[in-house]
Amino acid sequence: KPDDGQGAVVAERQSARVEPPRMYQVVLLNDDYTPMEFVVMVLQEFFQRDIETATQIMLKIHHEGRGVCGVYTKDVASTKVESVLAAAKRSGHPLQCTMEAA
Ligand code: NFA
Repeated sequence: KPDDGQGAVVAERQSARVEPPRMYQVVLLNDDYTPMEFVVMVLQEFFQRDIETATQIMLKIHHEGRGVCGVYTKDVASTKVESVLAAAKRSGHPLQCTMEAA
């Protein structure tokens, strides 16, 4: 059977589709005022961390100035940053949260 000339196009589309998405780290920054318990709650609530892991991440941020909470696709990371900032603002805490390409 003669080649219909579409095979290469299909293969190209398939290889593009399985390209992994760029990933983004969601980072929490230390400050002098946000209670440790609030940071642990944020890590449990928004990043699905158990209490032991949440406490370890919080202490790392407290001692080193910053820490990675999780790594996500762009849309998910962006939503988590906005959710954390909204929760902090609502509670009157200055907690800062950003995302950066992993
Ligand atoms: N440094 C804050 C305190 O001593 C705790 C904290 C940890 C804040 C991690 C922000 C991030 N209360």
